[in-house]
Amino acid sequence: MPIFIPVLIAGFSVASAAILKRQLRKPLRLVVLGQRTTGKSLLINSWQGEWATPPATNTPVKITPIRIDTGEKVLNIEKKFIFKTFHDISGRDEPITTNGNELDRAEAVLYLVKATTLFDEERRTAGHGQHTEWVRVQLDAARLADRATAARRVVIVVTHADLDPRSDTLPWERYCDHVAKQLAHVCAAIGPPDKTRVVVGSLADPERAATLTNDIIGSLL
Ligand SMILES: Nc1nc2c(ncn2[C@@H]2O[C@H](COP(=O)(O)OP(=O)(O)OP(=O)(O)O)[C@@H](O)[C@H]2O)c(=O)[nH]1
Ligand SMILES: [Mg+2]
Repeated sequence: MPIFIPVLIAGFSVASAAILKRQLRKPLRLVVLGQRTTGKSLLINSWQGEWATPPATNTPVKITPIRIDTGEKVLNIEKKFIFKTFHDISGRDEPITTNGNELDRAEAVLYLVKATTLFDEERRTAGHGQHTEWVRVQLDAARLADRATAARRVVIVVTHADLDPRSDTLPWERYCDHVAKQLAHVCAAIGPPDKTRVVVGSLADPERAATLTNDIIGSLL
């Protein structure tokens, strides 16, 4: 499941971003993780300008270098990501325990979680055990704490918000706060507050995928 993405970020346009510019000019080693069907392939394909329902990833898919222009929404920075060769790998396996030192060397990690997993957990009644997906999220948090020690940022990327009924009933910002609060102990298990971020969104269509990508980039700054 992990996707190893050395990222080169360039093209900043504001002086206030000078420090960030210096920090981010260097290629960034990024690993993307998440259970099956959390949206890893769809997200990565969208970065390549592709939009189609991806098949489940069984064997790792090698992605050739790609470049993304994501607009100027974050800090008025024009963001151009150059992704060098990396892999899109299945979420079926236990990625964190099986993938060599990629995670140990990662400078940033994206960990995808479905909003529906959080909804199911909230709805769970006393006496019922935690769902497998939610158990795995917490296990993975502990593994990230152990393994992603070089990462200066671990971003929990909540996908499938479009399928979470709470996103229909709460104003968007309150919904995002609510989801972030649900994940607070997961973040705390991963690392200190300056290391972890939560972004919430959807990959239901290219527009929402672009918005989520933009928020992801913002969370890496
Ligand atoms: N509605 C909705 N569908 C999504 C979203 N994200 C992903 N999907 C769908 O969920 C399915 C699984 O997405 P993938 O990108 O293949 O998931 P993956 O994490 O790569 O899964 P594996 O390769 O099995 O590890 C696809 O049908 C996607 O179109 C989302 O935010 N909203
Ligand atoms: Mg996949």
